[in-house]
Formats: sequence, structure tokens, C-alpha cells
Amino acid sequence: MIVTTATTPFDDQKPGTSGLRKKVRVFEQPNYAENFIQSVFDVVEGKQGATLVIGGDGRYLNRVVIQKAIRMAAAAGFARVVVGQGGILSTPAASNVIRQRGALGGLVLSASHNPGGPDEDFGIKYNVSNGGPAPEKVTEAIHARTLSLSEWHAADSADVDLDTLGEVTVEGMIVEVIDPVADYAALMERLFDFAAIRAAGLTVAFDAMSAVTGPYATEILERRLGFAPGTVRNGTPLEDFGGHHPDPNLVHAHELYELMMSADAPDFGAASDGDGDRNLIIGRNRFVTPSDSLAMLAANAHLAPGYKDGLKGIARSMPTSAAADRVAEKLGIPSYETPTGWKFFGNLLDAGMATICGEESAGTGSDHVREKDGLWAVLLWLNILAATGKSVDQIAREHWATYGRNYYARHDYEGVDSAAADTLMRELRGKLTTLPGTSVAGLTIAEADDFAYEDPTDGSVSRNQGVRVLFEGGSRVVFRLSGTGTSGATLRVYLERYEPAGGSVDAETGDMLADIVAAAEQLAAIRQHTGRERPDVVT
Ligand code: VG1
Ligand code: CO
Repeated sequence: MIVTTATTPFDDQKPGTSGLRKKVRVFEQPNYAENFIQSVFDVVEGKQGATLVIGGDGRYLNRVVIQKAIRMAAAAGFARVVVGQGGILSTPAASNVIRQRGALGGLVLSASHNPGGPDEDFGIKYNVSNGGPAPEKVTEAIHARTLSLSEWHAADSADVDLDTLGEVTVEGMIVEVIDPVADYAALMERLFDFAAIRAAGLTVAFDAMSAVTGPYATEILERRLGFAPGTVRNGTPLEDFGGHHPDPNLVHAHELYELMMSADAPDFGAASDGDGDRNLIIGRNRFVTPSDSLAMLAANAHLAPGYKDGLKGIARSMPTSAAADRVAEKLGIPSYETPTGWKFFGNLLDAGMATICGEESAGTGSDHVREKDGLWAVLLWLNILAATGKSVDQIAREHWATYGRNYYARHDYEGVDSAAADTLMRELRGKLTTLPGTSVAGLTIAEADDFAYEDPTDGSVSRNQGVRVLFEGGSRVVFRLSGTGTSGATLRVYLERYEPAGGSVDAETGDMLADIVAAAEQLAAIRQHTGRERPDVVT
């Protein structure tokens, strides 16, 4: 039986950079998850007879919300729900299942790199039929629907056993519980030369951060590629990620970093985030920034079977360093600069305009799915190391000798008072037109703007995507507020300095960025607005 429940709207269900993310306590309010899911189903057309994919990163509330979503999908007219065993699907694996199954879309339950547990974060994101996050026009329609919702519908059925593979029926709808790893691992075997990686004799440390990539990495790295047992660390997904932030950066993955800088370092180290779409790459004694990793992967991708015919184009988000642009230029292919968030890459990938995409926030991916993909980046790196016989350090040094180096860092100020953060951004925006030609901290400002993007495939325009101040000589600072946080505001300050080939390409990042850090402080009065002496996280 389908039951209709009366509800009233919540005024805080606007999806951010990557879906709706809130504290678990917020999601636990009566009707909260149901209202959002109903709004998604009300906006999405073509549900009758269609397939919906559901899975998440295994965090606290994952199973509860999956059961709700299944009952509501049955009421919405879907013919089939495909769900990962145990409720598990990494974000890239969910994207792959949507594509492979010709599904109408999917619900990806995750708050990604945010911590999990009863007092931490949860999230729901809707992905469309290409496997990618819903574009802005869809998320805007979902938000509009949340504001007028008055009822939601669900089958009056018992919980589905998510741990047993196979099919059951809920109110006439088939629920198929699948192995979350198999299709994804098969895709990776098609893209990369597993035999060459196996034969290369590399040693690897992969930190799954007690999050969703554990089962994927164990299957692919330890079973299929034959790396030693123990290669995958923290490989069991936990509802609270062991109390840590599953964020693969130098702060939260510091144990891996210390290992990779030590005398016992293996050849290659990597980590992924809560939902498996990010990657941190550290070679023996060589950290690679995500922006550099994107550029180095693009420059060498042709060495992997899946990319042997070359790339059609490279896309990066605006705050990501311009290192990848130089590779595109050398390859004679177009480069694209998009707003932050993977949803802006989908159209370029669908149109065959870009093959590889990336973000400074440790996200890299390609047209094999429509999400960023942490293990994909790890495997492409391993394929490149195997094909060249070079170390990560050698690849990095040779890259900088050819292209020059984009020194890069991001400074995050977390949990800042929202009103103060808004004032900081408003004041910055207010003076943009007066900045060009002036000097700050010894740097001359060439241009300053608020980034806007016009999608070349459909002409849609996204404004106010971050304040950029470009200095003469190619350095810059970018300011924007995070769209994934769940309490207060997070100010992100992105710092970049270009050093041409033949220049100081082997210096300390902190030294090379010192004047830009000083300029950022003067431009935005960060101390005055936030009361902070220094950033909480430097990546
Ligand atoms: C952050 C990153 C952005 C990324 C987004 C989702 O967004 O900066 O590059 O796409 O997280 O990644 P924001 O708005 O907080 O800066 V994930 O792995 O959290 O899905
Ligand atoms: Co993520």
C-alpha cells in the first residue's frame, strides 16, 4: 500500500556545491530526509518504469535513509532500484552503475570528506542519467520544490535486507542488491594495464581513512594487482570513520604523509575521502599538489590503455592552478575553466570536449564516469610509474623542467561567523573595479573580478563563483566561501604563483607564496573580519 504523509516545508534544503549536507541531527528531524527525497522525485521526469540507483559511503544514517528512499521510490513509480550491498557505493562507483544500467538517476548518500557519526554530517545528492551530479537548473528546481512541499509518499513495507545479494519486490518495484565493487573494478581493468602495474614491483601504501574505498582498494590493489596484504590501511568502512575527518589532505592524512617522508617510505602513497571521489598523491619524499597531479596525469595519460588515443581537452575548476592549462597548450587541445564542483564538468564530458577534469581539492577524473574518482587517479599514477619506470619525484621534476611550476596552496578558515564571512566577501566585491593598476604587498594587480561561467554547451551562466585577483607575472589569489560546510562559514583562500621553466622550480612552497599571502590579508582584511590569526587548514 502507498501511504501519503502530510508535511510542511523546511527552508534550509538548498543543495550546495555537492548536494544537501547537514548535521545528522538535522536529517533526523521528522520528515526532513523524506521532504528532500520527495522534492527530487517530484522534479525528476520519466520515473515510470525507470531504474534508480541508491548507495552511500556507509556513514551513520546511511542504512536508515536508504530504506526510506526505497519505500519512496516504490511510491514514485520506479520499476527497479539498484542498491549496493550493505548500502555501500562509492560516488564514482554509483556514477558507473547509473551509466551501465541505463538508470534514470541515483541518490548518493554522503557528506564526502566531512566527518560522520550521530553528531556529525550527512548528505543526499541526486545524480542524473549521465551518472553525474544534477546540473544547477535541476538543483534549483529541487530547492524550489522543497519550499512548497505538502506531502510525501511511500510504500508501507518492511525494510529490505541490504546485506543479501539478489532481488526482492517492494510494492511491485524490484530492489536489486548488487556487489558494489565488481562493475567498478572491471571498468578499472579496462582502462589500465594491470599486468604492467603488477610486473613493475612497486610498493604502495593506500589509506582508505576507514571510509568507502576500503573494499574497492582491497579488491583492486591487493587482490587483482597483487600488492602485499596491508597495502590498504584503514580499509574497513566505519559509520564514524573512526572519529576522524575522512579528508585526504596533509592535515587529516598526516600519518600517510609522515610515512612517505620517512626512510621506510614505499614507492607510492595515496589516500581517498569518505565517498571515494578524492585522491591524495604522495610519492616517496615527494608530495604532489592536486593541481600538479591533474597536470601530470594529463601529460602522461596516453601511457594508459584507456587514453592511448590522447585527450580531447582538459577542464579544471577556476581555483585550481593553471598547471593543467600549460599541458593542454602543449598538447594542442582546448582547456576549460569552470566553477567549483563536479556538476560543471558533466556537459563538457558528455559533449566530448574534455577527457580529463580536476579540482585543487584533490578531485581528478575522466570521461569514464561523471564523478571525480579517487582510485582512478591512483591507478593512472601507478600505470604511469609502471610504463615509465620513473619515480613520482622524477615525474614531478621533469614536468616542472618542461612546463615551469605553479606553486600552490589553499588556506581554509573554518567555522567562521557567517555574517562576518559575508561582509568580507561583500567588501572585496565592492572594490574590485578599483584594484587594477594598484599595488599590494609589492605585487601589482593586473585584473580583479568575480568569476562567472558560461557553459559552452548550453549557454547557461553561473555568476558569483569566487573573487579572483590576478597579479602581473601570473600570480593570483582567489577568495570564495565553501558550499559544503554544515556549520558557520568556511573561507577558502587559494594562492598561486607561476615560476617558469628554468626558474626556481625546486623551492619551498611557503617561501614562494609569502608575498601573495600578505597580499591576500591586505586585500580581504581576513584577521579583522574573522578574528583569526592563521588558517585552520593549509593544503
Ligand atoms: C569542496 C571543494 C570542491 C569539491 C566539493 C565536493 O567544495 O572545494 O572542489 O567539488 O567540495 O567535493 P566547497 O564548496 O566546500 O569549496 V566532495 O569530495 O566533498 O563531494
Ligand atoms: Co568526496
